[in-house]
Amino acid sequence: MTKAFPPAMTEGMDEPCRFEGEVYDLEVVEGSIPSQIDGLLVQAVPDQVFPPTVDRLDPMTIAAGGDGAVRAFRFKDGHVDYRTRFVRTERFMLERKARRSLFGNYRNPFSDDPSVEGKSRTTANTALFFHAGKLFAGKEDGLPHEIDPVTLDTRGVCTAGGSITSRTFTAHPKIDSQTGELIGYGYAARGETTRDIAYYVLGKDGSVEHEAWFEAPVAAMIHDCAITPNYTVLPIMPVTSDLGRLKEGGPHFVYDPEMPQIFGVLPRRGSASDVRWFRAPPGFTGHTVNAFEEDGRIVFDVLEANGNGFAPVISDRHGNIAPPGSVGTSLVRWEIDYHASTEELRHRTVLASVNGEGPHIDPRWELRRQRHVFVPTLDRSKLTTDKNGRPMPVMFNQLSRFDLETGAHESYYPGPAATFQDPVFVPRSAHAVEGDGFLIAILNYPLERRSELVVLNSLSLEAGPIARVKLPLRMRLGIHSAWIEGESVPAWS
Ligand code: V55
Ligand code: FE
Repeated sequence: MTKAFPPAMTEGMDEPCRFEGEVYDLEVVEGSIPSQIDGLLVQAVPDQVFPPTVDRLDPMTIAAGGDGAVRAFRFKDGHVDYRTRFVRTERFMLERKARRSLFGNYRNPFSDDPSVEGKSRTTANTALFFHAGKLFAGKEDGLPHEIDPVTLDTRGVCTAGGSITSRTFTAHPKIDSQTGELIGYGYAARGETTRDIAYYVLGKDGSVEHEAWFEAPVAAMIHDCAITPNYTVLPIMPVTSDLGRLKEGGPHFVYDPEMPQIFGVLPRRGSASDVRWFRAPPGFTGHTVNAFEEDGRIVFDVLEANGNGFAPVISDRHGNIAPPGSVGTSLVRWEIDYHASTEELRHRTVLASVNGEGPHIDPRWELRRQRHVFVPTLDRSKLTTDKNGRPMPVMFNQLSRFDLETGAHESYYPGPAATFQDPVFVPRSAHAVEGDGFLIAILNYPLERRSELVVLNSLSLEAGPIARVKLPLRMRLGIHSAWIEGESVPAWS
């Protein structure tokens, strides 16, 4: 590599790691790991291998454009082993051969080196999911890649035997554990900024059993979705894309504060003519908490930001950039009657003030009314400055549990200079009550550029970790984590 990374990418904790390898048997420095924790914690990590060469660097290129690495921790018998490996996307292989970056800004093919025209731009850097016995790494601008759950080798691009013809597929498909079906979709399915949506239901064997193509009313991000036993909800975020802007070298997305909230709703195996677009006043839909049905109505629980949820890496359409940490979130409950005579949505209830993102519930309560919601949060009253007077570089200074039955919440706060990455929830046993288990998360100490793994009892977060595991490598900020039960994946040896 003959070019250095720009300073904007090397400051602090999140400098590219560019590392592949393993640490066998990590050091448990405090407490102990309960021996019944048996499974694989995986996290998708954007980690740019080569410095970008574009003239106008889109902040999203730094935050969300990096090459996808799979970070994995295998828990078994009170021990934990670590491995990390890049996804062998077409893009990764081309750049590796060239020993420089060939792909330009976040989701902007017009900013690429001409030699890679028409090649796949996806980085598989956003989330991992497990279906039909296989592990997949996804990003919403391309198709998922299958990953070996032991070696982390890339087995190839998932097209379900050629059946998935969409150019894109969400990183957040949903799985119905009752039927084994996977419900997924791609937006911009016929190319960047198109309004085409390709919708798929995969059977428990991984084959495509249902497909529908339809158009969204606007070209905008549909990052996450929700399913109930009978319906699918596709929330369109107020973050729009435009082909002309891409050609001019502008950012892929801008935030449109005036855009109404739009929710596409269709029966699970519905066709294009079954899709209804429900509308509500402007709002910024974030990640899905859960959805279920009650009295024939869809109940959709979701995090909602009270402004630009992508600040500061996406600006609004007037060019304004909200400062980091200035936008809060709430846990919002929508009630949607698919058969209603009007497409105007009125039933919105705020269940909790959250100020966090990346919600998790006990997976055994998916598709039915859940009580507990776990989220990394930011308590602004605890924000301090470092010894040079600069704001402490923390994103989520707590790990929190919201009890929707009592309205109570509790948090673990590890101190002023620590920030959480996306945790996983692990049920204590198959028969434990809802929410009883463990939260496992990477905890970063940005001033020391150091990371550890913490294990907490999920129903007593305030008590602090029951185990702390030293990580002898820096864990740059990853995106979503997922937990795969040990019965589904081989042990490591
Ligand atoms: C997100 C992350 C992405 C992306 C779009 O967290 C949205 C939201 C890591 O990439 O491409
Ligand atoms: Fe996400």
